[in-house]
Amino acid sequence: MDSDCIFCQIVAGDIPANVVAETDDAIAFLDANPLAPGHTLVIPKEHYHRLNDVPDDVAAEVLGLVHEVVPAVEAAVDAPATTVAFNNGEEAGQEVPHVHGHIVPRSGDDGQRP
Ligand code: DGP
Repeated sequence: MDSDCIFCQIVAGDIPANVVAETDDAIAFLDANPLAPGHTLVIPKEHYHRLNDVPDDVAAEVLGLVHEVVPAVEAAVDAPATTVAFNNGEEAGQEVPHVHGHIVPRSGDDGQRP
C-alpha cells in the first residue's frame, strides 16, 4: 500500500467509496467525478502505477472484473454501450497514479470519453 495514494486508501477502507464488486485482488467502485451516471472504476487492490507494472495474474483478474461489471453497469443505468479505457501514464491523462480502468456508460456520440 502507498499511504499517499487515494485509491490505496479506498482499498483500505480509509476513504469511503461506492463499491460495485470485488475479488481477492481487484475492486470496482463508482467514480467520484462521473462522466455519466454509473461511471465505474476497476483497480487492482495492490498499488501499481501503470498497467505495464501489473503482474499477469493480477491483470487477468482486473480484466475479469471489468468483464463482469460492464454488463451490470449497462443494465443499472439502461445504457446500450460503454467505453472501457485505461489512461496509462500521465502523458495519456492518468491523474491518479494507481492503475484504473474506466467503465463509462454511453448512449451515443456524447463526447464523454475518459
Ligand atoms: P484518470 O484521469 O484516468 O486518472 O481518472 C481518475 C479518476 O478518478 C477520475 O475520473 C476521478 C476519479 N477519482 C479521483 N479521486 C477519487 C476518489 O477519491 N474517489 C473516487 N471514487 N473516484 C475518484
